[in-house]
Amino acid sequence: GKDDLDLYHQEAINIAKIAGKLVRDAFYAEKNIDTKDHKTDLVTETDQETERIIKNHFKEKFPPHSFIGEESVAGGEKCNLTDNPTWIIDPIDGTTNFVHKFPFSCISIALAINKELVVGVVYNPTLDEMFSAIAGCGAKCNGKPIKASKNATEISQALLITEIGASREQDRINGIMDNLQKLVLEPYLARGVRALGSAALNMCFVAAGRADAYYEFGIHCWDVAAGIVIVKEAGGISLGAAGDPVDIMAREIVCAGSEVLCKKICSALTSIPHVRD
Ligand code: LIP
Repeated sequence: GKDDLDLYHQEAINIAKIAGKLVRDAFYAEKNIDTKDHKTDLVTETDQETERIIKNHFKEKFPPHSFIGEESVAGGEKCNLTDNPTWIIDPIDGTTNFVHKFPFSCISIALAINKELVVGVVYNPTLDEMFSAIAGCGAKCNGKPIKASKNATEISQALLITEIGASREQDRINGIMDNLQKLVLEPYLARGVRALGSAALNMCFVAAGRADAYYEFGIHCWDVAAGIVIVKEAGGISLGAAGDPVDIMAREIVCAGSEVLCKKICSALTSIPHVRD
């Protein structure tokens, strides 16, 4: 019920603040950097420590709940979404930014129940912005309601956000560059394209009306789960690249302040295949 969702949301905010302090304290300190599948996919001790703290918090508060966490999956755990209440966690979304002291990283926490995303919390500790939403109750930034922009109905009126991502296979990069080129040239003529380095925060920027749309191929469920709730509750929409309902395991997302713009971007894009989460 609604009271349960309020409690889950509050606990997600509580632990995001605690995790945020850890990330903020580590931000300007010396870091031990490791890589994952790709040389360009970074991880630090802070990512792992932060995930541990968040998981332990929920394990203690809500023992029957399940988890999908970026670093647990990197450590060999299954990325399996069931009907059981499941916390989907990215302890630091924007790890490369964190490593380089570019102040655009966040803790991203979502809760799915019966595979429906019902709570989303995204906290940028360096800029102290807490984005959050409960399904059906609107989205907020630092406690104030936010609304996605409906101003752009054409790509030519839109400020877009996208990312290159971590894997650098030639075919994949060609696909990314072809899409980008198409969107910035006539007839689409996007007003601008930003690549800020955190999928979750990119989505919150769309939710807050600071950009009109964001799309990316190659993202993982933990990058976008919380953002999907926040964008939706801010009046925006998230879709798959073919304009189909968004599937968090499908490794692709297009979100926008309005459905018309979202669908126009989907139509313009050529899909880039990725192995599902
Ligand atoms: C990163 C994303 C970024 C995307 C990368 C990566 P991480 O998450 O948020 O926007 O381009 O592919 O997934 O690894 O820093 O949590």
